[in-house]
Amino acid sequence: MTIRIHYRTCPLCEAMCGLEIELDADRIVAIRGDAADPFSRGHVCPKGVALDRIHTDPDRLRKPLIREGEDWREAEWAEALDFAADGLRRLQKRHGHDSVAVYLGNPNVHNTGSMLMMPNLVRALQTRQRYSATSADQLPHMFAAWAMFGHQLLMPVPDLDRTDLFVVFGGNPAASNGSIMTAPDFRNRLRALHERGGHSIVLDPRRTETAELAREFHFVRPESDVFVLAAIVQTLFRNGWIRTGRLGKILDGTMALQQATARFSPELAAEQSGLDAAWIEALARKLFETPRAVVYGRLGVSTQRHGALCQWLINAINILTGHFDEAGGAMFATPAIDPVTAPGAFATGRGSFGRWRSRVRDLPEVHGELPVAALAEEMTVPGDDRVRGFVCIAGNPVLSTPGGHLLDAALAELDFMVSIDFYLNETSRHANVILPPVPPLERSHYDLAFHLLAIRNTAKYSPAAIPSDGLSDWDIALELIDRLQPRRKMGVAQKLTHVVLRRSGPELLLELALLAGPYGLRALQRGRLPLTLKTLRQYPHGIDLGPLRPALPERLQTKDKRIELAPTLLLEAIAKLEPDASSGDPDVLMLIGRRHLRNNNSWLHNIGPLMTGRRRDTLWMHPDDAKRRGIKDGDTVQVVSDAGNVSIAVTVTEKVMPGVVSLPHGFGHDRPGIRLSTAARHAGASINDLTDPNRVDPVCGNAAFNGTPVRVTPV
Ligand SMILES: Nc1nc2c(c(=O)[nH]1)N[C@H]1C(S)=C(S)[C@@H](COP(=O)(O)OP(=O)(O)OC[C@H]3O[C@@H](n4cnc5c(=O)[nH]c(N)nc54)[C@H](O)[C@@H]3O)O[C@H]1N2
Ligand SMILES: Nc1nc2c(c(=O)[nH]1)N[C@H]1C(S)=C(S)[C@@H](COP(=O)(O)OP(=O)(O)OC[C@H]3O[C@@H](n4cnc5c(=O)[nH]c(N)nc54)[C@H](O)[C@@H]3O)O[C@H]1N2
Ligand code: SF4
Ligand SMILES: [Mo]
Repeated sequence: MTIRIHYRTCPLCEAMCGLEIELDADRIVAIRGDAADPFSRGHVCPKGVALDRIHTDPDRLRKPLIREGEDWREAEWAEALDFAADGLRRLQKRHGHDSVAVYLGNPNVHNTGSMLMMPNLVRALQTRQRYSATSADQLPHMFAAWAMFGHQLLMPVPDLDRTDLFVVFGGNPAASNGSIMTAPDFRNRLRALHERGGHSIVLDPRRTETAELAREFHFVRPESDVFVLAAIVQTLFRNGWIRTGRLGKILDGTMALQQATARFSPELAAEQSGLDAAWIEALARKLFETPRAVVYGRLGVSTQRHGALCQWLINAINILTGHFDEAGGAMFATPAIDPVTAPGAFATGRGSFGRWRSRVRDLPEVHGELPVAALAEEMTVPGDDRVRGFVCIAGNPVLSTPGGHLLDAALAELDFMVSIDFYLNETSRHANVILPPVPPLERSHYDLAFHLLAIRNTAKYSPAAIPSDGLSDWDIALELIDRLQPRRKMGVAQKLTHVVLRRSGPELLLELALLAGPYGLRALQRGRLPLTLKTLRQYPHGIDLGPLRPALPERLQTKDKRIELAPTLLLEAIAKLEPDASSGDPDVLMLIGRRHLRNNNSWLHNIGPLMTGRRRDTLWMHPDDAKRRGIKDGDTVQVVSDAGNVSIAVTVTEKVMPGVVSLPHGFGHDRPGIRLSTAARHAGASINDLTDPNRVDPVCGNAAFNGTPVRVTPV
């Protein structure tokens, strides 16, 4: 037996935990947390430990599949790639480029080669029908970043390790391991905060795992946060609790912000949210008086109708109270490869708004994409210019987007569909051809996304753990681009990426990007050696580059290097904001989601060891609401919304607030034709058969999952 140890970054969630993998030849013997990783310090969760099970899962596709009627046939790569490209080209020739839509799912951002190459594949398709999981997730954060700081990726993160007051609106890092806050080992970091005398507050419609750890917890009605946040801003102005410090000189729009929030009193916020007015005022004061404090808001205040307003106001509160770009407040990371400032393939555009609009609902493009809530109707509503073909890359929108059942039906009617995915699941079952990339352990990894959102600057590269003769996502993208787009039609940067990647894989590109980055050739000016890929290879546990550093105004990407506190689109939206009158009807409940440590969106339910233990796909309901309807714990109920209905078992629990019910997303594996034997035994119901594609954030079009009105009856 020749045991070797391999170190790598776990690519499953945003925490970037270091893994220590024990291999016997190419067989995985054990996976543990890497105690020598300077960032994650040995932390690991059950998903990371089960990473080998993706590798060994007999249901995982190893070869391309081509549909033949109701059946599938395994095909060689050359045939499958030709078939995919021919099908797309034929459709686009006949009906125009916009007849093909493309969707990028969440795992793309956890995949180095996909980050580099999928934008080029999207470009090669030349379609304006571009969608991604972004508009079912963090688009409001990106919108606020673009509007205030001049770049969609300038999303501030809470400096968790140095703050003394951590206020969380709608995030559950104890289960999700953090989001737009890469903070591996969140629990111990929160414990350390408490041990240094700090305080933590969670506001959520559910008493979450994070709420249990926090010093203080308050129920808040879904979609009411905007009133609370606006009341905090109003209170700060009213009392003169403003401390903008050195940023004062670069702030625009302070007066406009003050005027826009003037009508949002703590009393109104209390009535809307269920919080106490005096408590809201006291929170504003505490934020002003605590030297190191930060407000952090995540999915709960993003995937709702007021997502963009919430993210804007959260940034504004941190700025007004002197907790922005300062230790212990909201800060910007300085990653070794920086997509905000990097050249070529690594660069992400600043962002854009309204350059084109969706065909049916006239929703504006944001940052080059249309809202995924509009995808199904773009396919089904008749018209010469409707979408007839689809490319789905590492996504499962049938389970993950609002009104997923409507998209399910729409996909069944398409002329042609390509999936790049290693599972035959609820979405890829509609494809004409499935192109399966290698699984995570067979590819190299440098995290291009989450170093940017991390609470500490670190860098780490991992080679592939297991050699592979399969195709990576970037190989597949290259092959399709070669078949779809003549080289002469590529831009310079695109052509360069293409040629370099084909010759030498992502590594040479990573090397160039590191040299161009803040720790690269610029280090020479400080008398230091540049950080190169060679250095990273010498430090397989990763390199610590220190705590977050103040970065303003230099890092701002606004033209005048100033912060816009009152962007026009957000001022217009807050002027239209009206109190929610629907709160009275006791028959209507507000639906929210729920994440569990052992789930990862829709796609790890086929991994046996993650599916043991108590059922976790039930509808949680408060005892008062259950009693009123004659529902007992374990009963099966019918849940009906404006968009659809499901039946599911109930868990009666005081952990959700009265008037609210909670169902996790990512279930609904009872659809015919999938090849997920374990997941099918834990089918559950899909929350997105209830969520309504017509409910979107009117500012940026993000899906508004939270607070979907539903009625629940026993069956
Ligand atoms: N109601 C409700 N809906 C939600 C949410 C919610 O909280 N509530 N959360 C939303 C959020 S935050 C997100 S990010 C989205 C996620 O939405 P999606 O990204 O659409 O869904 P996933 O379940 O992540 O599906 C990932 C797919 O990629 C495949 N895959 C995994 N790794 C790779 C890889 O390396 N390469 C390729 N090619 N394929 C791969 C998997 O097999 C799976 O099919 O869901 C959103 N939907
Ligand atoms: N184990 C696990 N980890 C994951 C994932 C997973 O599926 N499983 N998914 C990953 C992905 S893609 C993402 S984007 C992140 C998400 O990371 P988080 O944002 O931390 O995830 P959630 O658990 O969805 O937290 C959202 C919280 O908002 C609450 N909420 C709902 N509506 C409202 C509201 O109107 N107001 C307020 N204040 N709160 C509300 C919910 O009850 C929930 O507790 O997690 C990532 N990590
Ligand atoms: S917390 Fe996230 S990154 Fe860490 S082991 Fe679990 S899935 Fe992987
Ligand atoms: Mo997400």
